[in-house]
Amino acid sequence: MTQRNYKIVLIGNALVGKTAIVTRFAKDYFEQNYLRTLVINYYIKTQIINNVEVKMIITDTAGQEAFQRLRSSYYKGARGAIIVYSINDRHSFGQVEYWKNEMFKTLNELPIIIVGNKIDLLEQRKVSTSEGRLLAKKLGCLFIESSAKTGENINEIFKMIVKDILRKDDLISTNGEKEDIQVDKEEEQKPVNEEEIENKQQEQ
Ligand SMILES: Nc1nc2c(ncn2[C@@H]2O[C@H](COP(=O)(O)OP(=O)(O)O)[C@@H](O)[C@H]2O)c(=O)[nH]1
Ligand SMILES: [Mg+2]
Repeated sequence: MTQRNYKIVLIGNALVGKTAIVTRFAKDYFEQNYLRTLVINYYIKTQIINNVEVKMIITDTAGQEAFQRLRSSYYKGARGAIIVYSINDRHSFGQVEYWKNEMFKTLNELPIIIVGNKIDLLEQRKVSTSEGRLLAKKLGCLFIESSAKTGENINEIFKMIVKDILRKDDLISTNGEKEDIQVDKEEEQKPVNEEEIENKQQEQ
């Protein structure tokens, strides 16, 4: 099976839920690397996506939000980026474009997904879904809303960004719609097959 290692960076204002998102997704693996006096947290998770074994190395800030000069090393080597804002914080939404531009001082064009997090806070919503979608379209990014609290769409964030990177690496053909469907089927087949085996074993 084809294997790939992809570094994916998480950026966005402080308190929007970056750490909550990545720990929800990858809590099975956690590693800290000390960089000067600040810490970059690396989370590693491997998943089979579209028939490729993808090892995601996801970096989460630890205070770099406040230290611009430390951020270029944080971005280096990234193949994809997740820019997070919080749907109850208009300021964090307004900063999304800033984060994208800053990252592009270090990196060339790369797949980006914009994530509106904290959708469980229905009553406190200040940024509508269509506003989020419109901004993503304007910036040429993917878009999704999530809740790290309930887990809603958390896996989906990583699946979408990895698929976009795979597409860029020609590991998903451009008429990928068809292939996506095939792969989704394969993913579903595995547990079904295991169930079938179990059923067969019970029958015997
Ligand atoms: N209600 C709600 N709270 C969240 C969600 N994600 C994060 N939080 C909370 O928001 C605060 C900041 O989260 P954190 O992950 O540390 O943000 P970071 O600074 O971007 O890493 C914490 O109190 C979290 O518990 C979410 O989806 N829903
Ligand atoms: Mg954090």
